[in-house]
Amino acid sequence: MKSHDISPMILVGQYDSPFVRRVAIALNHYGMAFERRVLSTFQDFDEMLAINPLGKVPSLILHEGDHLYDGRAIIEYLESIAPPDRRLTPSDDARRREMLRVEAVGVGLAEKIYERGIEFSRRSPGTEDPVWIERLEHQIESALRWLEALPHSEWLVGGEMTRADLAVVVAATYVVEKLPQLFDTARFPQLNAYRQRCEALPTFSAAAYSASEALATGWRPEKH
Ligand SMILES: N[C@@H](CCC(=O)N[C@@H](CS)C(=O)NCC(=O)O)C(=O)O
Repeated sequence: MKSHDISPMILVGQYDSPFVRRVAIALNHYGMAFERRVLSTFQDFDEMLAINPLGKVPSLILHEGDHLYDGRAIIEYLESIAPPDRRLTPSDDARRREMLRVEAVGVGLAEKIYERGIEFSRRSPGTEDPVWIERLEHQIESALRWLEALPHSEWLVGGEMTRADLAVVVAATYVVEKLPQLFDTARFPQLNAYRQRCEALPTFSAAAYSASEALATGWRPEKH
């Protein structure tokens, strides 16, 4: 390698993961080039453990080879090196607090959808826990109702895209794709229209949800 060559950043994970997509969309927005390593936390577990001691995604391998993991930590770091006019964290205190609140609901919703998906797709047949599933579905419904009730203008917080938009859009698309029975579009019309509008933007569509990456690693849809 010549001294002026630098290794590309590498985002590890699949585009059915809302957490991986959130980081990819942030990178696209900042204008930071990256390559992707499509590894599965299930099928490529040993390789994943060598990258992140928890074997989870997303992980980001930086130019100099350092590994960062956890979507929130990765985005916090990227925000600190992004061009100031591309940052996704409002500088105004009240807006920043609102952004953090909405982002937390978006990320938490994605985590609950993930846990709910595991109950079907990764448990041994007959070992699913109906009480736990009911609780997860209650939390998903509650978060979706809370997000639907937000004032939906172009962006969720202030007049510009923030981290809250990334978190909420990928979570909403995740439930539509993985557990559509929990997302009745007639009950969440504002959230659905906003989600679709954002997903059509180049920063989002360049990291579109990938059903084929999910199917390739053993995920299967629930039958209703
Ligand atoms: N809030 C975390 C969630 C990450 C997460 O749960 N990732 C899932 C994949 S979608 C995972 O790695 N699961 C494997 C495991 O927990 O063992 C983030 O944003 O990084």
